[in-house]
Amino acid sequence: RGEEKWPRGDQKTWTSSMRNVFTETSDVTKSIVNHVQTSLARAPYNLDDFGAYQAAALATRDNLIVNWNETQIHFTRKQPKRAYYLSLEFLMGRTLSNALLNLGIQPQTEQSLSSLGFSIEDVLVQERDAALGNGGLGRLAACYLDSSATQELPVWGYGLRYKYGIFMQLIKEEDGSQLEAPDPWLEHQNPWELPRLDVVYEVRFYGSSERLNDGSGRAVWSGGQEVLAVAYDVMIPGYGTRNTNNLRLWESKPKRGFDLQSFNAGDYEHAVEASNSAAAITSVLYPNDHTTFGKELRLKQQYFWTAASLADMMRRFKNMDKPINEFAEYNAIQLNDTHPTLAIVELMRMLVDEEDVPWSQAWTIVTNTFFFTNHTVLPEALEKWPVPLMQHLLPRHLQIIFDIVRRFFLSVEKKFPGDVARLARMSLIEEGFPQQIRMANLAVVASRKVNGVAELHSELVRKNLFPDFVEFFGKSKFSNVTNGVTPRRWLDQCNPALSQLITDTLKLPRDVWLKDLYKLEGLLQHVDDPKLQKSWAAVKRQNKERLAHFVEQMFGLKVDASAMFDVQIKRLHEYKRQTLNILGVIYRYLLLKNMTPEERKKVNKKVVFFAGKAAPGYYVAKLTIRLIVNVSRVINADPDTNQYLSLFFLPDYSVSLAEVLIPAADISQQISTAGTEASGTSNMKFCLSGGLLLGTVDGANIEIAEEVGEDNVFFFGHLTPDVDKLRYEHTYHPVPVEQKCPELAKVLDAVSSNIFGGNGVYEPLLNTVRQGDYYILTDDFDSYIRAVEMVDEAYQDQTEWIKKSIRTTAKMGKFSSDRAIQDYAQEYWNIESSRVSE
Ligand code: B1H
Repeated sequence: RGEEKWPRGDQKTWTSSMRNVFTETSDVTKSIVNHVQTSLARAPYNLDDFGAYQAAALATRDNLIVNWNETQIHFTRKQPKRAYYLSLEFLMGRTLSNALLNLGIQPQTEQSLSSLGFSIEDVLVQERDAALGNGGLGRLAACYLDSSATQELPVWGYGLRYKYGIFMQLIKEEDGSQLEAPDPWLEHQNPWELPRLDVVYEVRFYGSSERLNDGSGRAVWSGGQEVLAVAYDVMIPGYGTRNTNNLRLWESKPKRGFDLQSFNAGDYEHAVEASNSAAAITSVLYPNDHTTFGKELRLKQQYFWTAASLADMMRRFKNMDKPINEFAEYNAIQLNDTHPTLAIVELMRMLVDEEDVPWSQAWTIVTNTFFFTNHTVLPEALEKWPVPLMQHLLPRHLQIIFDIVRRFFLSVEKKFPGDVARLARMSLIEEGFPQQIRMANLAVVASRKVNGVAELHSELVRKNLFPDFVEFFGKSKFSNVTNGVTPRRWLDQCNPALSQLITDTLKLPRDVWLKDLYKLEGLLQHVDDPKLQKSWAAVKRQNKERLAHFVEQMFGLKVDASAMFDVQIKRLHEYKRQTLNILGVIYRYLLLKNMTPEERKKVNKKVVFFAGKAAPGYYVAKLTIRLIVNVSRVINADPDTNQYLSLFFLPDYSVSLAEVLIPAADISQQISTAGTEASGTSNMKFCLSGGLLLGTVDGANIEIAEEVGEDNVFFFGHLTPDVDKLRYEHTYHPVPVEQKCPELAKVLDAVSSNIFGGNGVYEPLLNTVRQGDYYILTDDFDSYIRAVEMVDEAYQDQTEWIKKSIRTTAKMGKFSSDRAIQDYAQEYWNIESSRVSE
C-alpha cells in the first residue's frame, strides 16, 4: 500500500491492527471460541458437533477473507488480463477440509478442536455439500477453480446461486425406486459466501426493441420486466499460496418488493406476483443432465446469469480506463458448454447499443474474447432455442442473432458459392415449425477457439459435430484440452493415508508433488519394493474398511473388506451402460447359483457398488436404479452366494460420497458405448487412488491407458468406428438376442421371470436391449464378461495387482487439473500468474 496517501485516520493505527492468516493453534482456538460466543451466540458447555463445525468454519472463513481481499486488491492494481469461467454448474462439495488444507492450517485446527473436545472427522462431516451441479461438467468447473487459484492465475468463475441444488435422492422401501426431494442447502447460513448486496445489476426481459435505422445498427430495448442480480462471492483458496480467487454467484431479486398500486388496491396476490417470478429465476438447478428441456425459465436463467456477469466484467474493465477496443486484450471468457452462449449476443448488444461501437469492430472484439468448450456429442444435449421464445423473452438479442446469421451467410456464400446444402448445415437457424436457434453453431462462429475434453472427443467434435466449420475456419481453431482433476481434493484430502505413503516413498515434501503431479512417476522405481507393496495394500485395505463400515451403518449388513471392491458411480444414463454392469452382476449370480459349494470357494469374492442419480423424467434410467436395488436385495439375502457376491446401491450420490468410495475401489467401471463419453473424470480419480480401470476404448480412458500401459488396464468392447455400423445392422438386419448372445438372453429372461420381483416392470428396460439396442449391449456383452474374468484372474495374484495399482497412480501426472488449466491459460486465454505478496 506504500506510496499512496492514506485517505482517513492514521495509517499506522490501521495497518498495525490488520491481521494475517492465523497459523498458531492458540489463535485458531481463540477465534473458534470467539465465534461460538459471538457469531453463534451459543453456550460452550452444550455445543454439539454442528455448532463446532459452524464455529470452525467461521474461524477459517476469516482467514480466507483476509487472503481473498488481498488478492482482489492485488489484481485490481496490477490490471492483468483476466479469464472468466462461465458455468451454470459448480459442484463444489464440502469446503472446510479443502480450505484448511489450502490455508495450511489443518493440523492446527485439528489440535485446537481436539483441545475443545471435538474430533475433526466428526466436525468435518457436519458440512452439507454445495451441490450446484449435475455431474462431471460441474465438478470439472470446481476443479478448474482450485487449479487456477493454486497457480495464482487471475481467473474468476461466474455462476448462479441456486436456492436448491441437485435434488436429494431417496430409495423407496416398497419397490426400490428413486424418489426426489429438494436440497435446501442454504437452510443454515452458508459461511463460505460473502453477500455483496452493493454489487447489483438490472437485467431486462421481454419488452420491445426498436432499431434506430440511423445506419449505426443500434437499437433501443425497453419495457418488459426488470430483475435485479445480486452478487454472492465464494472464496476459492489456492493450495500453498495466499492467492484466493473469486467465484461470483448471482441471485435474482425483484426490483421492487411488490407492486404498490395493486397492494394499495387490496390485490395482494397480484402485488407479489412480479416479485415471485423474479425470485424464481435462481430458485433451482435443472436436473436433466445431457438433455435440453426447452423451458422458458431455463432460458431466463441463462440470460440473467450472462447479462449480470458481462455487466460486471464491463464495469471492472471500465475502471481501468482503457479504450473499449482493447476489451479482448484484458478479458478472456470460457464458455462451459453452450449454456452461456447468450453472453456472445449480450456483449454485442452492449458494445453496439450502449458503447456505440460499430458492428464490425464489435464483432472483432467478441470473436477475440470468447472460447468454447463442448462436453458431449449426444444430439439430445445440443441446445436449441425456439425463435418465438427468443423473440418474446429477448427481442433485441433475436435481432442481433439474425444480424450475425446474415453476415455469416454472406461469408460462407463467398467461400462456397451456391452450396445451399452446406449453408443449411452451417446455419445458426434450423428451419422448421418453429425455427430453432442452434446455440452450438453460434458459439463456434463467435469463438476464437473450440475444444473438446479428451483427444478422441475433440476428434469427434471436428469430424462429426462441426466438419463444415473446420473446413470454413481452418483446423487451428479446433483443438483439445484433456480434462483433469485436482489432486488436492482427489488424493490428499480423500485419501490421506495414500498421500502420506507417497510423500514417504518419493522423499519429497507433499506440497511439491501435489503441485507437480508428474512427480508421481518417481513411484515407478519402487514398484518392486516389497515394503512399499505391503504398505500400498494396507492403505487400500484401510480405505475399504472405512467404506465397509459406512455401508454396514447404512444397510445393517456385513461387508467383507477382503473381497474385491468394484465400483460404478456416475449419473444414470443409457450411454454410460449401468445396465451392462447390472446384467453382468446377474450373470455372475446365476453362475454362482449353479455351482457346488466346493466350486464357489474358488471364485473371486466381490462386492459391487453403484451410486448415481437419474433425471426425474428419465424413465429408463429410473428403471435401471430400481432393477439394481431389487437385484441387490435378492443377492444380499441369498445364503448360497452372498459370501461371494454382494451388491449395494448407495443412495444420494454426491461429491462427499465419492470421496469415500473412490479411495476404496480395487477397480472402477468406465463402460460407456465407445464414442459417447466425452472424457469422464471419475476414471482419473479412481486411478489416482490406485483403482484399476475396467472400461471401453472411450473418452479419457484411452489416454489413461496410453499413460499407464495397456497391460495395466482392462479394455473391452467395440471401438468407436464400429458403432454406427452396428446400429445400422440393428435397425436393418436385426438378429434376436437368443441367437446373437445366448448368455445375455438367459440373463434377460431371468429378469423377465421376476426372480427379482417387479412383476414385469422391467420389460421396457429389457426391451431397450432386445430391440434396437442403441447402446450396443448385445454386441459388447461377451467381451465385457471376458474382461471381468480377466479382472478376477488378475486379482488372484495380489502382488501383481498391487504393482499395477502403483504403476497406475504413478502415471496420473497428466490428469491433474493444474496441467489442464495451464493448457487453457497458455494456449487459449493468454494470461499470466501473479503472486500476492506474503
Ligand atoms: C458432460 C454435460 C451436460 N457433457 C447438459 N455434457 C447439461 C450437458 O444440464 N444440462 O443441460 C448438463 C451436463 N456433461 C460431461 O462433462 C461429459 O459427459 C463427461 O464425459 C465429461 O468428463 C464432463 C466434463 O467435461
